[in-house]
Amino acid sequence: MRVAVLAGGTGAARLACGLAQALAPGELSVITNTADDEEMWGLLVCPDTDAVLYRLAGLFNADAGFGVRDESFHALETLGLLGEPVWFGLGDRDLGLHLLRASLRRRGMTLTEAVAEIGRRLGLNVAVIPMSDDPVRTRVATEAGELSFQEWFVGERCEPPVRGLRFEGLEAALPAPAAVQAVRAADLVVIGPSNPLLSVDPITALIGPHLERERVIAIAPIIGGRALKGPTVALMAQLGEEPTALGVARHYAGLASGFVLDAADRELSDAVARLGMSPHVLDTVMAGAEGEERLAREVLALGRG
Ligand code: FO1
Repeated sequence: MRVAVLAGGTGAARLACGLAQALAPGELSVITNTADDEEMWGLLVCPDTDAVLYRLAGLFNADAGFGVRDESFHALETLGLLGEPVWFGLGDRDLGLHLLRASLRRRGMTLTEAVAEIGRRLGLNVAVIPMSDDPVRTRVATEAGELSFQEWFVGERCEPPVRGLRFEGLEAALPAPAAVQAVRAADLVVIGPSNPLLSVDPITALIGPHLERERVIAIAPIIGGRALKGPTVALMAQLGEEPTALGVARHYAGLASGFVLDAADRELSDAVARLGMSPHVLDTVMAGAEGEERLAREVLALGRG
């Protein structure tokens, strides 16, 4: 069964790992959000893409929630010594990947090709595909002015209330051809439990026209009114969207025919059905690698149904 998962942030990256365990080699494609990406010291940092690469390769730093395990920050210390801003924790082991990706791109590879090459060298049998080869950058409008995504998320720890989001470069950007091919060939497309406004909207803005609603299932990133990780609830509230699983279903109603709610939100099933979506109630909290595979298998069973 060919599956494509749209991924940004922790929840979707973890589900992607579960799907990789539940599917045969070559059956899974992960389309990653690149709007969080940021050029730093001439290196393109791709947090959502790299979190998927590192998790699938077993290199991820689960304690930090980003980057590579057993990390050190000596290069960053030198940059700080030389007067550079060091609020973004770019680690030494992570830098190794950035140096290779910069080199591959300097040799003429697209971002898709460079990420595919890195996936190959990591021994992955999952296609990790950035949503676009063109630059798309989230800009966060706050009362203190407009911030880059990383300035807001890391630099300001998501504290400045958000007045608006825009995705610079989106109008001119094209979806990565490999991403279009993956969603068109997929028997099932899964919108992962990600932040709908920050992580999923940029992806679906590009590949949405290539999605067939009947083959799309979305998973709520909010459980009982709370997000397990990240600024989803506060952000949706600040931008006038209902910060509940139902609000997320409403956000995806045009894109997905199925919507997975956590058991804690079972009472929202009828309201989801009234949106014209098929509600499915699962335990969406993934406890460890076993939980990732369990949820993946349950979502695949829905897709086969
Ligand atoms: N997140 C943080 O909260 N603090 C950091 O210092 C940090 C560094 C970092 C370095 C590389 C990378 O790929 C991700 C990093 N992240 C850090 C996470 C990143 O900001 C977020 O994962 C995404 O942009 C939002 O999902």
